[in-house]
Amino acid sequence: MVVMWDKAQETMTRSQIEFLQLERLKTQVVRVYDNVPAYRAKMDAAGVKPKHIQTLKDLALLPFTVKDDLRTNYPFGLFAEPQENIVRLHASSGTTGKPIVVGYTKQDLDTWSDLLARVITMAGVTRHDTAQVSFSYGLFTGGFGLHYGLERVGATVVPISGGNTEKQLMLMQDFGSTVLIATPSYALYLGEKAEQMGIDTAKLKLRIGLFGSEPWTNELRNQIESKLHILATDNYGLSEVMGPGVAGECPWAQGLHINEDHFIVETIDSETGEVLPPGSKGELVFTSLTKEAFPVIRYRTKDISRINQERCVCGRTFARMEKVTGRADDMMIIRGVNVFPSQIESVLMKIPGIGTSYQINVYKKGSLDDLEVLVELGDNRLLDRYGELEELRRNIEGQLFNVLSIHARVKLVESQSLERTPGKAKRVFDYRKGTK
Ligand code: DLL
Repeated sequence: MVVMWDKAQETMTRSQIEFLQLERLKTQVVRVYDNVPAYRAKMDAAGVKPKHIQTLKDLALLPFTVKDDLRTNYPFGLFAEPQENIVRLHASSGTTGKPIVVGYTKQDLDTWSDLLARVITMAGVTRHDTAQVSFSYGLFTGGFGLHYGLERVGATVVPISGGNTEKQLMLMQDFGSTVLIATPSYALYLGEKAEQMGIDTAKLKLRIGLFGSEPWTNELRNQIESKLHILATDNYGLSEVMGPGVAGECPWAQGLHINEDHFIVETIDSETGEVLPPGSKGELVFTSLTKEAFPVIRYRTKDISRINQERCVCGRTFARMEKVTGRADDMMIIRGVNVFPSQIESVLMKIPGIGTSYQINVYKKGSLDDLEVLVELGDNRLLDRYGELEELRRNIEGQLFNVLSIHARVKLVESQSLERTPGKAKRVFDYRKGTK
């Protein structure tokens, strides 16, 4: 039997979903027009008034919102509620300059917990579980977001936050944690560390992992599942739209269910901004329908995916998004060829005998681009066997060439020598235009 947190909402028909979306959209557009001068100015410039939104198709009349709009209005310029109604702030650290700041009213926090309770239940977690939250707690939305959702479900929450890996493993054993919440890269690190410490992960009570917050391939998922003996589900969200809880996976893992009663998703052509029909691959654009403090209208995520509106085997009817394996700005052009980091990860995760961490460096040598991939050894004893080492290196180069169609220099490095972080992994260093 499939357990749902909110069956009535999660199994609405398409026409019920669209009816609700349109009602909520109309209200939301009036709210931002009346309360947020920056939205009003953009709508006026585009010649659109709230009364022009009569069908869902009219959404396309509204201007996009981009990260720069958030920066320009830093910190609170896009808030639709006065300070006395804001009960929480979160922020996402940009690579440069000021962070993106988002706010929540009491009602927003309530909705957020409820939507997380949906995706947590969807993954198979119940009040009988003990969940270790290894996302960091702080301005990042991951820790607090999952924490409140788990409490709503009634699970026992262990708010350990990120880092202190040995203690994580100790508590996992002592408390009998059954659920792990982390970035996929940190989950993998926990698996590696357990091996090193001689912990038999098959004997742990851990059964489900809710992972997300960074791109990861299905090959990396397989590695986590076999190292930790769990079911690993993917969870998507972004601070600007709410944080985690925008979409999550059920055990069938056929795409992530988007909470469509609270968000409208569109896919657009990143170059032209044209709206694509459902099923086409493109950039995801979200409009929040119920957020009070920080509503967003047509927010361009730069995340690339595809939307499927068919009902899932689990019975849920909300549209599903394909796993995001990269962002529009992740693509590297190397010697004229488009290369996505996820292509490299997919190749590496299938090669036996190597470690689970890797790093991609891109340099300019004279006028030529130079792609270097640092790959960790699974076992340092190989360092003494030059012949085998060289064979492994050539094998990886060959497999990368088959997928990328360009040569990548592979450098084998000692096991565990690349940096691990408890948060989002940084694996690409493009030295041609400063680091990304
Ligand atoms: O990462 C929110 C979150 C926390 C999601 C915990 C899931 C779990 P930000 O820090 O604002 O918010 O980063 C958002 O991270 O635009 C994507 O590029 C990326 N991202 C998030 N989840 C996934 C995922 C949180 N499941 C940015 N797969 C987004 C791929 C993801 N990329």
